[in-house]
Amino acid sequence: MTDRDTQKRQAAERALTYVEDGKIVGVGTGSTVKFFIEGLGRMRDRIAGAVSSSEQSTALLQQHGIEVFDLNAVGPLTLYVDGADECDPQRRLIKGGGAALTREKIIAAASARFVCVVDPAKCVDVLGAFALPVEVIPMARSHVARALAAFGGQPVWRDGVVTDNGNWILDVHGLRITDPVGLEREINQIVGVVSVGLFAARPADVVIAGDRVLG
Ligand code: ABF
Repeated sequence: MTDRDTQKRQAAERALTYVEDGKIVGVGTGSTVKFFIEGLGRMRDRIAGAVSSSEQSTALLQQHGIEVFDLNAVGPLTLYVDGADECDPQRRLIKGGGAALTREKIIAAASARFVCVVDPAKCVDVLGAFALPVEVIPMARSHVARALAAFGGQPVWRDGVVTDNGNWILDVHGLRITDPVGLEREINQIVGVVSVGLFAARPADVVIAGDRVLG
């Protein structure tokens, strides 16, 4: 196992301590969350089940014998655990490298506490070195790309990727995001945008970076 994998596993194992008996847990997507799901599997008799942010995580949860529920049937939730691609000192995130950003953002919004698990390499002073994912309605791809370019970024279509919601992804390169809340709000206003991978208006409540807990 690489050092980064060890750090991801450490963060995921620490996140298990936030899981309350008898509850339904909101579960994100990605390789760090994969370690969290393995841990949930070891304690599956103590939880009531999960709400999943992607088909990928749903399959993993079911492999580990954990019942997966529709958010509409069980929300709001007490806890959501998910990874991120970048995290700044105010616990604001770039997410969406795994193309699951929209469902991740929905579950985060419906959860009282959002615990983000990352390896320390994800922690940055200013967001933007990781290209910002934006989920778009397919017919609006070019329209949204033109609008995003006006922010000074270089939008690139993630060709060949269709989200679980049947949409496309634009990844915006070259941004230095000094006002994540403002940029999230502005990108959300572009007609054709489904969601943007900035979790800033609603940042993580806790960030676990390897063996360190922030916030
Ligand atoms: C997911 O976690 C995505 O939003 C993000 O891309 C990913 C990070 O993946 P990993 O844990 O594999 O680095 O929620």
